[in-house]
Amino acid sequence: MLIKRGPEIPSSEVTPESVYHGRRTFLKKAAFATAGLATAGVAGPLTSSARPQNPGWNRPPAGPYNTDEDLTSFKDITTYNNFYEFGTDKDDPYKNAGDFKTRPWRLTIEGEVRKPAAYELDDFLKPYKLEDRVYRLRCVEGWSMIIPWLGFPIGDVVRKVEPTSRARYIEFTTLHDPRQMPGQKRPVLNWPYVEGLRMDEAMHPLAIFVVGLYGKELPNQNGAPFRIVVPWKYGFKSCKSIVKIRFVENEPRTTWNIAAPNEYGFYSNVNPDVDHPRWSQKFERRIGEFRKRRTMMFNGYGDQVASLYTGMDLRKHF
Ligand SMILES: Nc1nc2c(c(=O)[nH]1)N[C@H]1C(S)=C(S)[C@@H](COP(=O)(O)O)O[C@H]1N2
Ligand SMILES: [Mo]
Repeated sequence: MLIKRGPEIPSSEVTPESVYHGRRTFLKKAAFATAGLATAGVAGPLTSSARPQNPGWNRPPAGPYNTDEDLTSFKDITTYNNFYEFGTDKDDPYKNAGDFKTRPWRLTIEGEVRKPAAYELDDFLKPYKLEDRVYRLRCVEGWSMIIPWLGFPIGDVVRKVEPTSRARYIEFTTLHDPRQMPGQKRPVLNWPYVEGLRMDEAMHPLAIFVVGLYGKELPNQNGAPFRIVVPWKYGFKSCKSIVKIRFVENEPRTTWNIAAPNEYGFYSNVNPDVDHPRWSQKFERRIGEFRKRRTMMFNGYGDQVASLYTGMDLRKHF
């Protein structure tokens, strides 16, 4: 078993007054509560720039989802990114996303749901329990990281908004604001960035909404203020800086699939047996290591997710 799940925050810790007073208080409290750490000695301002000095993150709480592999450093996680809205080099998001405004942040939920709504993000987040989980983030380019995300299951939201019987997929859309996201001034991709999941994939407890990492609020370059992480799929499925969640009947057209349909399919499950047309997907480099590792089917989460694809030809549905 590769991954384990952290304990839930006791509801006594999640009082509206103390937790939702302000977003910094809110994230700090959630992070420390889920890490199971005494607040004394580790409390400090929750800023994206501060380097984590918290050894507790290397010892995630026991449970069925967390890996005990060494965490990738905060520095690597926040300076080696793909976020084309801020440039196509790996350090562009770190260099160019610093002034990105993540509040106020309007989030809409629409399409085939009984309870469509538009929210201010902080209001939207109030009812959801925050849990910290350690996931391996996979990227199609052949690197991997172990990142202690702070997030909660997409399914928690889906159940609340009550999809209709026609809802078979969920589409996630990134903010479109070329004044703030200089990469959107050029037709590098079909803006805004769109990704999608089949409903049962989205309902899997490993498919999460993320608001933080390493016990801090999400750095802009990692998709602040609100993104998804789908750890058994290649990195590009994990859409950043989401403003719209739309429930739809038909498989959504997704950004990388539009850009290069023969290279990037809708499913994009990590699969060492299916080469990308321009490179092998058999090996990966764990950031911080020199020797390559063998890539695992479903990024090592096969026990958890393989049953979602029973009977499907994963060479055809790549
Ligand atoms: N909006 C948006 N989301 C995005 C991307 C992007 O360019 N724009 N890049 C994707 C790719 S290719 C990867 S590998 C992951 C990287 O996430 P990370 O920088 O937090 O590691 O974000 C994904 N989500
Ligand atoms: Mo990626």
